Amino acid sequence: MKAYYLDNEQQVSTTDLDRIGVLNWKLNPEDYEEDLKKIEQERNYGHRSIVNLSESTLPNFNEMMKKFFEEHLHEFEEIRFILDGEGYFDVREKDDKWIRIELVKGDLIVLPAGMYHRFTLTDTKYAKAMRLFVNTQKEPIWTPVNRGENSDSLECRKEYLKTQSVN
Ligand code: KMT
Ligand code: NI
Repeated sequence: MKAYYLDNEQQVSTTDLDRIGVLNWKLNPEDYEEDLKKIEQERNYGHRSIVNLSESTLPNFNEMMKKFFEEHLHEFEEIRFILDGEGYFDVREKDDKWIRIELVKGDLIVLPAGMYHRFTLTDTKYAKAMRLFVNTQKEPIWTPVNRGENSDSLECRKEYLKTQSVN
């Protein structure tokens, strides 16, 4: 998984990503069941669903892409496993620098709750991804909270910043 600062393209290592709470694994996209089950058990993930992001498979493609690219956070982890195609997650460090993370087939990424981020496709405009969700909720809550007046006062944001204050 390649990552770099958007402003100067300086590389960001997976250890650095770990430090800001972004977890990642590389699984075999053709044979992942055993490894994925292990991660699900360890991290208490339940729900699985597949999204196919392309102009021909998503009726409201442009609208969805616009939405994904607005800076937002969630109250729960965002867990995505890229089964095919590719995409970028941009995540904000606590000092608000953008880090771009390039995801390709086989990449499994976890963004912590309360971290600001956005998603976009690459020039190929295609990604097929599995969405996973923590088992603490009956139903997955995908709702984004766009960055704005209220997002900074959310409990999940405060909790995330606490994890970053020791670095
Ligand atoms: C999101 O919430 O930003 C997404 O689901 C992105 C598309 S899945 C790789
Ligand atoms: Ni999101």
